[in-house]
Amino acid sequence: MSDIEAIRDKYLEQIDAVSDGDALEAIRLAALGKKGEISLLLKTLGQMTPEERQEQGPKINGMRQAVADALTSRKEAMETAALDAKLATEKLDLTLPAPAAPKGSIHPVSQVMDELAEIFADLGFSVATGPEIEDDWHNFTALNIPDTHPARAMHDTFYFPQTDDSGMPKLLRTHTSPVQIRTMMDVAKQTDGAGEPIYLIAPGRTYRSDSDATHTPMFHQVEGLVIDKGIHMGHLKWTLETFVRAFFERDDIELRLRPSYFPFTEPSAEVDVGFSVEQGRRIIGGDPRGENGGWMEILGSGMVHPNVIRNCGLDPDIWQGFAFGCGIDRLAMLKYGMDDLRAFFDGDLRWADHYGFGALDVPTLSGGVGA
Ligand code: 2NL
Repeated sequence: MSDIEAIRDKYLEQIDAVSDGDALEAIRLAALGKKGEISLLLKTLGQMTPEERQEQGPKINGMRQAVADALTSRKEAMETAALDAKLATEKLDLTLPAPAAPKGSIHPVSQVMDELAEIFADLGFSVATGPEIEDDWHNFTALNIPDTHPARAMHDTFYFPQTDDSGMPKLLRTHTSPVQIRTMMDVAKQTDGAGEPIYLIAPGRTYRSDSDATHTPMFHQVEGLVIDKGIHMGHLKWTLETFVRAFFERDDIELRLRPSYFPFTEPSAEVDVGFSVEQGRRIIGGDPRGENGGWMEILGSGMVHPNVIRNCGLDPDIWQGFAFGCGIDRLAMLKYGMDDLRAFFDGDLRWADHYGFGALDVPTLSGGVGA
């Protein structure tokens, strides 16, 4: 056997015997590395005569190739064996339940706004929105609120330091009434003062400089406005009754209208709902005259003051209407049983998880008031 064959056989034997990757790599370096035995042997070809090289070249190269092939196939065999061993011991249980994906929830205020939109849509009302940064005129003056009214005071309303281009004070709206003012003005403009019926609700954020257990500086309000011919307080009472019964999902809710005063309505009425106690819990509905029953104020309302209709460019001798206003946060608390208003706006995810609604939950009244 030639020296070359002996070198080949030595490495083939070693390769055959080896069982881990590190040892195989050590053999590769010893044979084919930069200073490896076979690499050095190949370099000797340079010093040979052409005749010698002619004879030794193919032999040494053939031997080098045989060792390289053996290394490759041994490496592949070892990798296959390792994978087989892994597959034999590892198990993947595809029947295990997947971990729950984190998911958000609908804030009760958003849920109630959706419910309001749905209930009033069934009564023919649309939803109107407008800016939260308002001016003095749309928020107060157009609503027949006198310059001296306490609501205009700096300590009740958030004013901006700058006025607008025409010198008008800018403020955060204290109610959503300016939305109705803007709608009535748009209608007057589009109809050249002739007017047309308006049935809308305006839900949204409102701001007052107030902060305690039952008041937050930002809160949510919904106002409703009807403008049509021959509208009277009977329409107002029926609409509110229908709304309250649909919202609280009971037919036995009584309403009580008490005379009141707002600058923008005349006459004005505060609206109480009857409550009773069932199984130790106070609930809206039932007999307010029974034991532990009573009345709870939830709304303000009235017939739109003729001055307001006139301020918007419509003729109060032709167009009459009613309006009402109500706190959405309070409605949510009454319906869904939260007792601290401040928690609404703390951003605590545990609260949101507990009181929030699923994104695919349809508002409870998907059947609507007409169903
Ligand atoms: C309350 C009282 C009320 C209105 C809001 C209104 C709006 C226009 C014209 C006339 Cl544009 N009225 N809104 C009317 C009566 C009462 O809210 O206690 N809100 C929490």
